[in-house]
Amino acid sequence: MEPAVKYTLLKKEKHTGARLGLLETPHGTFETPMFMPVGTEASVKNMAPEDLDKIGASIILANTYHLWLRPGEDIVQEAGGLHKFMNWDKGILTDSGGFQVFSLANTRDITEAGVHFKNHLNGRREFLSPEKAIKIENYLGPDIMMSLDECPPFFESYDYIKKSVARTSRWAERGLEAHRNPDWQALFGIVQGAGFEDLRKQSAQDLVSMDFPGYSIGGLSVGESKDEMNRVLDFTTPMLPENKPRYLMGVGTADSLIDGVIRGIDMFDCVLPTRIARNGTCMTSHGRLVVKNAKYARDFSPLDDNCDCYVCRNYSRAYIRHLINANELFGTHLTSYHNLYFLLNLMKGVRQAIRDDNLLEFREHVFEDYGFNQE
Ligand code: PRF
Ligand code: ZN
Repeated sequence: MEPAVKYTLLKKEKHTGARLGLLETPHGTFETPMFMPVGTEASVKNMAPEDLDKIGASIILANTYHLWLRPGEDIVQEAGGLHKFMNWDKGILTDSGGFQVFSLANTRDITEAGVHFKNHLNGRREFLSPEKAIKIENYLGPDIMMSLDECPPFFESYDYIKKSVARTSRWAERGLEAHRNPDWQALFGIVQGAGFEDLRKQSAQDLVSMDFPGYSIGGLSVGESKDEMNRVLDFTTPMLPENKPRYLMGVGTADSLIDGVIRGIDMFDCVLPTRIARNGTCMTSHGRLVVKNAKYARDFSPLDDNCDCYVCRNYSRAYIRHLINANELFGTHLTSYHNLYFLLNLMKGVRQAIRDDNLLEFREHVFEDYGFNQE
């Protein structure tokens, strides 16, 4: 049986080994490295699918945890699946709910069977198992789905992480067993192991032996330093097969995207661009710009003089600042649009730099312009 998602490695950058690839999914073929906007509730906040299309988004994320609790995966299935429900016909990836249980639910109790927790919407007791996560994802119908994993704090003890990694491997195996649609939905395994090289190795080996069509790297960008994250990526990506996509979960600053690609990552997602947009913070080639600041009251220049997005071609800092201060919803639409464009365009530049074998120069250029200190 052909897997639902197929990765083709097109080229490796000469000096870094960064990968240019193609990801074939049931909803289109997309170039990697790529950034995936987050649409937790089956909507990328402040963005219509048509906008996402215009800025060149190829895959977006949705969350099993949220859609299971509301409106319920049965309703999404009745609608014809997530793509139809939200009117998006390119790629969709769902996270398994593991991470959200750990970050959102009030009280939780992890057992071998799964995780018990209190629903953050109504306080009711809920239970999520690896099989149940897969069943929900089968109902939701994304192109790519995640195994249920545990994402422990980065600085937990070695003994704890060791047990946690073993359990995440057993959960991955159970998820694989429970998966009903491998011909049109690709299930990825998630490598954990915090900062311990031998535990990352164990995790990667366990998952690779199960032959997933793709591998995620979890447990990073959870409070550790950038150097620490890069150190872990330096030894983790080489543990993964070359012919499968690698997805670094929850990473979305300009510098970490570039540094991740240099270490062999193909896919990223993060709420950062849309989240900071909602309080008026913009990602620009010169670093972050807080457009609400008084100093922009009479600034009629675009958010970023190096950006050619629809927002930067048509609207000024002064206008966007005014909209956000007046709580006009169009204001956060404009900042969200620009921020997502900025990251998608950055990744386009990264892909070109891989083609041209000048990724390190590209990195220097971006970092220098960026001021480097603001992310
Ligand atoms: N596991 C899952 N989702 C995630 C993470 C993880 O470790 C992270 C960590 N940055 C973000 N999203 N399932
Ligand atoms: Zn712009």
